[in-house]
Amino acid sequence: MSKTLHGAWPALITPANADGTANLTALRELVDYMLSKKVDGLYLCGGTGEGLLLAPKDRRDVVETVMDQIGNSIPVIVHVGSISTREAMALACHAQEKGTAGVSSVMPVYLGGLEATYRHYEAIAASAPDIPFFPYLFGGQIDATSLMKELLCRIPNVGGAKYTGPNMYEIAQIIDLGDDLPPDKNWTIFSGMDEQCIFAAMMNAPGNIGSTLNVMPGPYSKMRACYEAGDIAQGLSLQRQANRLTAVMIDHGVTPAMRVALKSMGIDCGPPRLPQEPVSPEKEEIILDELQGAGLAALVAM
Ligand code: MN9
Repeated sequence: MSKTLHGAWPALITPANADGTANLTALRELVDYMLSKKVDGLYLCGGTGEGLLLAPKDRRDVVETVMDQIGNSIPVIVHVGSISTREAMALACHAQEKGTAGVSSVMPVYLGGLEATYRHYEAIAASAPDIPFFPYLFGGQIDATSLMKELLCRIPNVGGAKYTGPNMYEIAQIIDLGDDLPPDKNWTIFSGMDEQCIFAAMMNAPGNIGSTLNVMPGPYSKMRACYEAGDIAQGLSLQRQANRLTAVMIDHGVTPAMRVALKSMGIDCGPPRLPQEPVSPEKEEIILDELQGAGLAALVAM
């Protein structure tokens, strides 16, 4: 099993202008922060990046701006999932053209069912045939292991998945599918539930992609290092420390709360996009206070 793609990956926020378009200047600042924290890769335009709330032009601008800003230093996976399969195909094609390391997509948003899911994923993966495709497995009543087995038969460039869920048995089964693949086939299962990062690492997940890494990537890189060094106790302690901050974010809405945290760190990502609720200045103060009480500064500094 190759470990080409691995480690701690923020699911990058897409900073917004007042009208919801992408603020590309703030995006560059955010990317610089991530590079300074030595993250292992970036996942663009996912749920956290509000990809489905962005116009296709903004999504392309985000990819081009990030690729320019990182200058080939770290890999990037682009979430191209859209209500329209054709739109997702066009975005996948664009992502490949721009030199990204992979594309990813949620399951069909509107017309579901297994066959529709296969058709959706086959079409998207075939639009970026030279780079790996990573289904974003989240929500829904799916048997994710069977789905991934089927995709391995149908999609030559399926390269793993982003699995966002608490089921460590299931994620391990999907990771273990990699054992039966030819040695030259890359297979990377990213865990997506930040609260469970260390447990997924213990189940052999080679990387994690998540929202809270926009603010505190450090603890997750450290958790992974602890696991690899066999220091599970320290890894668990870091997870619990990070989870205190994550809990505050979940309470207030993860994306709005992260915007408050980042603003306090000098990176203004603008308002959450509609239909999310805007955060009033009074509310911002309350949130910041709670974030600080949950150890924001120490976690950011790691
Ligand atoms: O996959 C994020 N999950 C969703 C990434 O957006 C559904 C996570 O990073 C969560 O925001 C995080 C907090 O619950 O684990």
